Amino acid sequence: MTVSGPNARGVFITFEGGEGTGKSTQVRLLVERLNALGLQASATREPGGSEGAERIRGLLLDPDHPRFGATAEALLFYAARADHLATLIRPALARGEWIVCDRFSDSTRAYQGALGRLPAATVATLEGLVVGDSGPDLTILLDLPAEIGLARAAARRGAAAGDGFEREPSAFHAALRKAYLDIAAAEPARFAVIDAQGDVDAVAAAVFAAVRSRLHQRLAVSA
Ligand code: T5A
Repeated sequence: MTVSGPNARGVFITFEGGEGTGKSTQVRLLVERLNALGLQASATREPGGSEGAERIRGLLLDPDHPRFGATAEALLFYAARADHLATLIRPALARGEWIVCDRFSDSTRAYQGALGRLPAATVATLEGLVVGDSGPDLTILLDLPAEIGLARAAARRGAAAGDGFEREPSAFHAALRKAYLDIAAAEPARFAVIDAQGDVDAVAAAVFAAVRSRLHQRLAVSA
């Protein structure tokens, strides 16, 4: 079911966190749960999610290419995000649907901003230009010690090469965790920080509890 009437904008939920924190797994489980409630919900991801943005993803995550610098990365991630918003996210929200996205603008704040040392004002300018008032209603931060997330990502990857982000040293990933916690602390009304160390079902239960507590009015209106 979708929402109708003058306040028909759908609901936009994003998942954030370091490598291997379980974002893709939890995005899928949340969408399944929302669909089971009769809601029109779908999963998407960044970088990517639309045809043009998936092409840019190929450039950014090419394991045979070293990382671009923070400025070039921010521009590429934002070019991908502009296409994703224009062709998938905004139209779905305008239809009153729920969109659950694996990474979004907080990834640029954390990776290219805090870790890449791109000035916060520059990142904010790009965000204002591209995202505007289409930002998430709720952001779930899956928080996990970096070494656990990296071990999970490596186990899943097997013999395949990691991308340039996964090959960053462990100090990078530890700093990334702190950067995300700082970003979340600055916007407590939008963020729910979830301990991602439990098993998949325990984390999924915590995620749904956060969705219910933060978005209960939208769940009630839509269902
Ligand atoms: N990036 C992205 C930027 O720098 N700036 C930006 O603006 C954006 C949008 C994207 C890279 O791009 C960077 C960040 C990233 O480095 P990606 O390939 O999309 O790269 O990688 P990630 O988003 O990091 O996603 P991963 O696939 O590495 O990890 P997930 O999605 O967090 O984890 P998931 O669900 O795939 O799980 C990993 C493994 O752990 C298991 C799963 O089964 C899987 O095998 N698992 C668990 N195991 C035990 N307990 C649990 N609770 C588990 N949950 C999942």
